[in-house]
Parts: sequence; C-alpha cells; structure tokens
Amino acid sequence: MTRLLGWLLACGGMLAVVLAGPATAQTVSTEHYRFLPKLSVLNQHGGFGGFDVDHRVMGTFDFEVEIGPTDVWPTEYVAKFSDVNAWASHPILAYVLPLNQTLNLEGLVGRKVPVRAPIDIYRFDGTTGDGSSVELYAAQIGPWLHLKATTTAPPNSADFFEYELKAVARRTPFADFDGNSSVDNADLATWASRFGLKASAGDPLAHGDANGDGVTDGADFLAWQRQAGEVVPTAESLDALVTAALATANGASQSSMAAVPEPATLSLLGVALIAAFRLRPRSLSDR
Ligand SMILES: [Ca+2]
Ligand SMILES: [Ca+2]
Repeated sequence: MTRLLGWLLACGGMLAVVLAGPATAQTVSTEHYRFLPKLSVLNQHGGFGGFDVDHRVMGTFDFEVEIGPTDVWPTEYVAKFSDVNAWASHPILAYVLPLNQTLNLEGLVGRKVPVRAPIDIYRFDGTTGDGSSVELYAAQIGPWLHLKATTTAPPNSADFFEYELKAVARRTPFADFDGNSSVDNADLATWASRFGLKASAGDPLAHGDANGDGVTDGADFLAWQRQAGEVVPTAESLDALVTAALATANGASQSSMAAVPEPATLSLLGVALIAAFRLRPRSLSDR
C-alpha cells in the first residue's frame, strides 16, 4: 500500500511538471556593445524621390542570449536586443534616425543559426512600425559584433523608405578613446589627462571613460592595459567570415544575404578564423 501511494505521488509530481509548461528562459549572457561609427552605416533608400543616403551609426545597446524552452532538444538559443540607445546620423543635415525605431531592434527575435564555424550567428526577423519586414544577422566574433540587416517594404508601398544596415560594434569596456581604431599610447594619454574627472557630457570614450560609468578612473586604465595593442578589424574581413560561415548552415537557415562562397574562400575561412582568434588572445577575455 505504501509503495502504491509513493507511485501515485510520483505520478502526480510529474503531471504537475507537465502542466506547469516549459520553464522560463534562462539568460546565458548579456553583453554591452558600442557601435564603431567608422564601420557602421545605415543606408536609407527608396521613396518617390529616389532617396539614397548613408547615415553613420553610433550609440550603445545590450545583446542578450537565452536558452529557449527546456523541453526542446537540441537546446535552442535565442537572442534579443535591449536597452538600445543608438541612432543613425545624416551626413549633412541635422537629423538622426533612432535605430531602435527604424529597425525595431528590441522587437526582433533572434535564433542561433547552426553554422559549422567557431562563431555564433543569430538570425533575427520581425516587422517595423510601418509594416516593413526586417531580416537581421548578428555574429559574435570574439569581442566584435557584426550586424547586417535589410528591411523590405510591404506590397503597394512604393513611397516607403527601405534600409540596409552594415555595422560593427565592440563589446564594452573599450579603450580606443580617440577612435582611430587602435588602442595605444595616445589613448593612455587621453585617460591620464582626464583621470579622476567625471565624464558627464558628450561621448564617454572621448573622456577616457572606457566602461561608460561616468567617471575616468582605475577601471578604465585596466581596460586600456588589457586591450593595449588591439586593432579594430576591417568590416570587409568580418563580413567575409560571416558570409562564409552562413554558407555552411543548413539549407533552411541559408539567407538571401549570404552568397555561396567560392571554394577558395571556404578554405581561407579556417585560416582566417584561426588567425583572428590567435592574434588577440587577450581580447577574448577582456571584459
Ligand atoms: Ca586609439
Ligand atoms: Ca569609467
């Protein structure tokens, strides 16, 4: 009788787990990123006037990765943007496009693409406020986040603008204070000249504030020390890595934005990836 009672209690427990449904998503990581304006462009085109303008992208955002429902196997990784404080600046006129509004970044849902390459790529999709569809790929390559996105206007909307984003962001803190794409002694001089001061206005980086906490102190020096010698890769090299990696994904995950690489490109991918990870061992753990 006791054994029967125990069995019934065990069954009841399992039923309760099933009725409770999948567990809530577990956060794997939340990384803070800053756009590199030199490598980040939002092209705005279309409309009746044949508009075609490249806007420079700047600002910060968080990138969160979560484990999906635990009752799904293999484990599904999902990603999302949050706390987006970024914009695209017109090259001449004094107006900006809020990136979160233009691409609905925080409203997109990303899922990991099963690529055969040592980088994590997520494919996002969603819809903007005007009904345009958004396709976005985000690739985490060491401390860099490579972003590529396009919007497509809904049918019968020839006057709508469409957008294409090609951008690179750096995980923060980042100690390239003068924005010349390398972390060197000039950046140390910037930090030293601002040491102990609050960076309450303007670009925190220009004030030697690597972690953006509003003050230039020892933590920012530590970031510089860890990153000294780091050079920002070219957008073209990151783009080639991502394109080749996407071409190794399953057919269902293939993107219209991922052209099938030449055999030579594929063979170079392995070499390039190894080089990218060997050249900067410190940059992979410099958070
Ligand atoms: Ca620099
Ligand atoms: Ca700081």
